[in-house]
Amino acid sequence: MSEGICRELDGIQLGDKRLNRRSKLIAETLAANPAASINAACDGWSDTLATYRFFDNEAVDPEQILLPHREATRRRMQAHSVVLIVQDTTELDYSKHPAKDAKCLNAADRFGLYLHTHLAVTPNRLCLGVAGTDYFDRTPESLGQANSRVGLPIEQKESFRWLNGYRLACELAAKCPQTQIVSVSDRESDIYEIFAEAQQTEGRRADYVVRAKDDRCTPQRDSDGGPYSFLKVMAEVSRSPLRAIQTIELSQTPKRAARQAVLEIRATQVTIKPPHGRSYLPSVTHNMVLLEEVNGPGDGTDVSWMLTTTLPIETLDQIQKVVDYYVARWTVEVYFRTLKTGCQVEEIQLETTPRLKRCLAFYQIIAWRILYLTHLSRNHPKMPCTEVFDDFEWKSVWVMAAQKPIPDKPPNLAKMMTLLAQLGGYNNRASDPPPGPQAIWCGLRRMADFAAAWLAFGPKE
Ligand SMILES: [Mn+2]
Repeated sequence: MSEGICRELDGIQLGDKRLNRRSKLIAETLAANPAASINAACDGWSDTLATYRFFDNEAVDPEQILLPHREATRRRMQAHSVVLIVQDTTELDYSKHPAKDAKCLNAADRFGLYLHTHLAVTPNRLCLGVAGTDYFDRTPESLGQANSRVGLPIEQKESFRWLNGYRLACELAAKCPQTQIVSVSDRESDIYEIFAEAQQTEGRRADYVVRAKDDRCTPQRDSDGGPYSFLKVMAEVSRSPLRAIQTIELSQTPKRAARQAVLEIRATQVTIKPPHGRSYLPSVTHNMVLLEEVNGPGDGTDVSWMLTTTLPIETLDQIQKVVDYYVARWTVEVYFRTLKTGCQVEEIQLETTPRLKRCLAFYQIIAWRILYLTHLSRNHPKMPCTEVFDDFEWKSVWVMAAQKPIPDKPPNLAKMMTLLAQLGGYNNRASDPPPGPQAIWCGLRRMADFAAAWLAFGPKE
């Protein structure tokens, strides 16, 4: 584990050898104990001081800390034929102990910043790493204006981050010529500029799957309406022939009970015209996939997804892919939960925002690694656990969780992760689903203590 996390910082260039070395020590320390405060995670006072001095060092650019991980992520991407670049925003709330220079979230008394993450994920949801990060925040004066900047060029709007994310996906497409790159995002990113850029022929373009927010106009006039009335996309897709009926399992959320939903699936190509005020952009032709629940509960939780995509939709398999890729977007929600609930990054207390960003750079890599281990153990259960854990780590976990003599051969990854998750509160009954990231981060945290005890008091080999 400790060795693994440092590999993500290989080749780091902070302009000073001691800083490079320190960055690896910090990653190792925080990774071993992701949810602890910096003080508790650091070994002793001198370590703590050095860590704070590192976060304090203005010469250290938080982007530089993430750069080797981004490179490693790109290398992992090249081994896959399709990679989704999933982008999404989460708020990091520091109202309880704001930094001196903290700006606000959606209210003047809520301090913190928004984290916008670009996650590289395979279609079967293996998270390959953080491909990029943007931050933004608001000033009390700018509140309320966020949504009323209709006339501004997109570069000056908060929504610019989504277009930027699509551009990052295109850059990665150019760098990974053997891999199909698909940019995936939710309704907030339903932005015409993305669709217009995707049509450009210069350079390699990423595909996209974006959930539609607003209905849009086609260039065809509506003969029933007035002279400026155009046919709507939604009506056109709803009218298109039914392609499939599918039953899916919906899991429980705060708003809805778990249920089986029967979905009608339609898919068709549409042409849309640029929105009002952006008529300088060309019209766009792309595909739409509509999923609508039949006989839903009608309590506002009925499934109605309109997906916009450049991917083909001729066959049912192709339509299914569009849906699967969108559903894989959920990985970024799990990643944010790991970062906030698992690593408790909102509890970090640092005096300035640049310091906070340096610290967050490490936690972004750590949260990714927790997801990666979780997925790896589910999909490569037979891999020897020593590929990702040190001897003293798996042995101490074995003694504490299995309560049997240590075997000669190390357990496989699935067995090790189950033991680890059991330390984190996972019950391991036959009917339980495999352990999730929550139990695994709890287990990792306890493992750090047992492993330290093992090194101090365990058998000397
Ligand atoms: Mn979102």
